[in-house]
Amino acid sequence: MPTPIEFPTRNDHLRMWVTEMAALTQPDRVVFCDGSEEEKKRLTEEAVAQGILIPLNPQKRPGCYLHRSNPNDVARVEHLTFICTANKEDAGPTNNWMAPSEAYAKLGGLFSGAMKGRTMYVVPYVMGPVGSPMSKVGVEVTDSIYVVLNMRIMTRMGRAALDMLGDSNDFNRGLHSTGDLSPDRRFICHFPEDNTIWSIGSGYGGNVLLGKKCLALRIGSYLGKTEGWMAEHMLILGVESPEGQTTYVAAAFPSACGKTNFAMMIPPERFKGWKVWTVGDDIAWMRVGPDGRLWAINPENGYFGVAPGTNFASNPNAMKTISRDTLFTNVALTRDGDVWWEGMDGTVPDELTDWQGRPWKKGSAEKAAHPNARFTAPMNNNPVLSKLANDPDGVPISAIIFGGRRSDTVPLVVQAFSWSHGVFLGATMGSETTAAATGKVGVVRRDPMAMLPFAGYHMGDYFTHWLKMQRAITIPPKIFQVNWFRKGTDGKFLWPGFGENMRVLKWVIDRANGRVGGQETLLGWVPKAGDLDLSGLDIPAANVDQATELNLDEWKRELESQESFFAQFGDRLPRTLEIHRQLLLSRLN
Ligand code: GTP
Ligand code: SPV
Ligand code: MN
Repeated sequence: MPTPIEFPTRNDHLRMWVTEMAALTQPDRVVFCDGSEEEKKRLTEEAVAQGILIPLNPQKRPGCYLHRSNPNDVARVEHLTFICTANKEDAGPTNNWMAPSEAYAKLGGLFSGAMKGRTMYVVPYVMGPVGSPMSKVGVEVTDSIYVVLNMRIMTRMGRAALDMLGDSNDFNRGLHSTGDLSPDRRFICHFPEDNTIWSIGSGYGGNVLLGKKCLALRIGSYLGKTEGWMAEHMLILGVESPEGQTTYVAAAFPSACGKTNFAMMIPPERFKGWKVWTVGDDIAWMRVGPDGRLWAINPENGYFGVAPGTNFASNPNAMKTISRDTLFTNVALTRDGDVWWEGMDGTVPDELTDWQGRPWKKGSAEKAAHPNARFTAPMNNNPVLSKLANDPDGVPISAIIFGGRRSDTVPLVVQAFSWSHGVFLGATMGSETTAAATGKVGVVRRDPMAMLPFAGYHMGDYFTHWLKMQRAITIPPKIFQVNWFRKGTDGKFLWPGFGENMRVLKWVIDRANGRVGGQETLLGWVPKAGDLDLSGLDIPAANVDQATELNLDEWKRELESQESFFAQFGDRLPRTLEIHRQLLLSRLN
């Protein structure tokens, strides 16, 4: 007999739903999470006892643990992710669709009795600062302690969420079970019309931390369209000048294309007195303020960041952020109980335990850490956390940047001629695929606004929503496109990236603040000779020339690829975007 549920809330909507989910999944017991330190300690001990977490060396990584996920479950699974709207057309050609009745029946079968012998944790959480008019409450029920402990870092979790919810029925209902981890029985289903998410068969980040990609982006983008705001796959940062003026910028780069790094960047020597402050590293919720500007909050409370490539040269602030109270997933373990991954500082250790728990020796052909190994770290650990990161009003955005991972074609930086041209630049963004999702890596695909895997409705309607927002934003941010990843004939990156991206960011904010001119090209405005500050930059001038070059043949091919991408949207593609493509084509010819 399962023990009766003890409810720490009088909210009947919540009580009824939890009762229903427990009847479906039949856990032995139901535990409401309060978010307390005592609870964290208890769950951590339990996870260690069950082998879910491995304690790291407390001298080297205090409060840190390692988790190894099932080797078949290490990234988002876009082919198993569904948008379940009543009408198939509303999900659009870029999403997988399942009818809601079919999805509830199919997953209902898998969830039935799935928590037998297990504990169901009820995790109430807030996305966004507690009490902000922009914030949303979600409740995730899960049978995974790993999920609970990650949600505790990534969201404002526990009592505060129940208090914010009060008696309201307005909360996202998330149901998760790790199931049997078989990819054949793995589904991540979104029901935007019911504000509901059902996820089964995975224990990996974006598939199971339901507040993140599922609520904050897929359901969020749908709510944004309905309610007149925007949910975007964007970092948010503030750039402070030596005079103390801070300009806020939001930037959309696809998964594993540099958001966390850009958001925590340390400006190079040349930019003495300049500071970059992090508001968010992955997601922005933006609405128009009473002043007609676009205001953004970071709905998250922590960072679920890519570990490989992170080191004290590329991202010192991330290294400091993950020095304590961090959960590591699928990284390698050193002999003295610390973590390691490809691209970490110092010499490569002779011996490690790899991400699958197997012995690993230096020189091995296999990677010691999984390429999509991640850290989950509290935002408050970040030494450059913006003092407005918890502000319920958010920050006013002066510039929006779109950036993909392109070894050719796309130049270092371009400014859009107008808002609608900027929407065109975002909508036609392409990027090489990365290890953040299962599937082939390094293939260029169109990834509009870095939202291809995250728009919770028809992509054509999403473009329309972007264009419509212009009417409400009387002081619109300027829009830019960047590419840190262009390669030379030797296959090496032409641009040094990381902190040196400050040079591009400086031009962006100068343009946004109307402080510098630009040179018109067929793609948009680019820096005039001398306006991109390259002093003290230790790379050949030819590299910069190549990184900023506009190759007309490459652009002809690019436009053909854009045309076929646009074609799939039929009459749901806003005419404005096709006109921008035609204009570019005529400029090219
Ligand atoms: P998600 O968390 O998946 O959304 O990724 P993200 O966009 O936050 O990417 P992140 O900053 O974690 O960077 C991903 C990878 O890109 C890491 O391996 C970085 O080392 C690399 N990277 C980041 N910035 C740059 C850059 O400016 N130049 C180059 N060449 N690589 C970069
Ligand atoms: C991404 O893939 O864009 C991530 C990691 O930020 S995940 O949470 O898995 O989506
Ligand atoms: Mn992301």
